[in-house]
Amino acid sequence: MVTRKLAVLAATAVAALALAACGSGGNTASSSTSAAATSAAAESTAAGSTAAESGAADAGGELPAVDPAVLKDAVIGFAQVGSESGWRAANTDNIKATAEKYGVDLQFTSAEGEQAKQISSIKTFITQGVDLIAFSPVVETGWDAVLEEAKAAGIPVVLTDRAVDSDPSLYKTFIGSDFIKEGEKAATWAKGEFADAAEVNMVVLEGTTGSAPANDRATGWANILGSDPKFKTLASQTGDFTRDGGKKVMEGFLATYPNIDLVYAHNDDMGLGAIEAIEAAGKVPGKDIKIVTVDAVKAGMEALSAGKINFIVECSPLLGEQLFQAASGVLSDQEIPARVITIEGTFDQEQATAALPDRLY
Ligand code: GYE
Repeated sequence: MVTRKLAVLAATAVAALALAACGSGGNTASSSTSAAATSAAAESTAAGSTAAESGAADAGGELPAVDPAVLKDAVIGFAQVGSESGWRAANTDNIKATAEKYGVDLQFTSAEGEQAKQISSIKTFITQGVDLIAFSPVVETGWDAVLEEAKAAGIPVVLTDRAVDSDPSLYKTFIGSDFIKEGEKAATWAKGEFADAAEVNMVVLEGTTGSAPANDRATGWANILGSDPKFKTLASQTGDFTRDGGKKVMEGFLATYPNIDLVYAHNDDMGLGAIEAIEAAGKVPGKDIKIVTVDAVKAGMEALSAGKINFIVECSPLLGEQLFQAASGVLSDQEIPARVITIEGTFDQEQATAALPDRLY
C-alpha cells in the first residue's frame, strides 16, 4: 500500500482537549463516588463521541469514525512497551484484535521495557516505509531525534497510552489517560479514608522511573496531599510496574518500617505483589495496611472485591478502537484532535464486586 505522507497541519493546530468516550472499545467508566467520574460514566457512550467531564464542555472535536477502506491492508507499525503488567497484556490484546478486525497489516514489536529497543523498532518501521507508526513510549524523554526522523520520512506518528516531552508538532495525536487526574483521585480517596486519623504512614510503589504514568501519578497525589503534614511518606521506590517488583520492594519496606498504614501503588500488579509481601509478614492487607492502586484490571478488581485492596482508580487499556480511528483519519487527510483523553472511573469494594462479571480485562 502506498505510504500516505500527509502533513495534516490543521490536526496539530487543534490544541483543545478532546474528551472522547471509549464505549466501543468496551471501556465503560464505573459508577463512582466522585462527581467527575459519575458524569464521565454517564457520557461514556459511543467511541469518538465528544463528552464533557464535570460539566466542563470541551472544544477539541472528535476522532472520525473508521473508514474500513482506508485501514484495509494499511501497514501500521506499533512499538509496545513490553509485557510488564496485566494492563499491558490487555492493551496488547486489544490493539492486535482491533487491527485484525479492520484488516490492518500490523507490525507489532515489544521493547521489553527498554527505550533503546523501542527506538530501534521505530527506526526499522521508518526504513520499511510503513504507512503510520504508533507507539507507547517507555519513558517521557529522549524521543526528539527518532520523531524528527519519522517526520522527515513523511510517516505520521500516533502516541498511545504514554506521553513524551517532545514538541507536539512531531506527532499527530496522543491518545490515553490523564495520569495526573488518576493520582488525584487516589489521593482524594486516601484523604477521605483517613479523615479521622491523626497520622498516616505511607509507602509508595512507583511505576517505571521516568515513565509518564509514574511521573504523573506522583504529581497528582502531591497535588491533593503534598502539603498535608498528616500524610508521611516513609519510603517511595520503583517496583517497575511488575508484581514481582512490588513484592520485593514491599518486603524491604515491611522489614524497615513496622508502622505502615497505607500503600499507594502506581498500578494493580505492584499492589498485588505488596499483598503477597504483607501476608507473608503476618499482616492483613486491606485492614492492617490499606492499599490504593491504579488500573482496575481483573486481578486487581478481584483483590478489591475480596477486601485486600481498598480502592482502585481506573485506567483503561482498551485504546485499540481510538488508535485505529486516529489512523484512519490521518491516513485519509482528516483533521483529528491533538489530544484524546480516555474517560475513566474509580472503584470501591462494592463497585468492584458489581463490575467484575462484565469486566473485559
Ligand atoms: O498503569 C501499568 C502499565 O502506561 C498506563 O503501564 C500504563 C501503565 C499501567 O504497566 O500497569
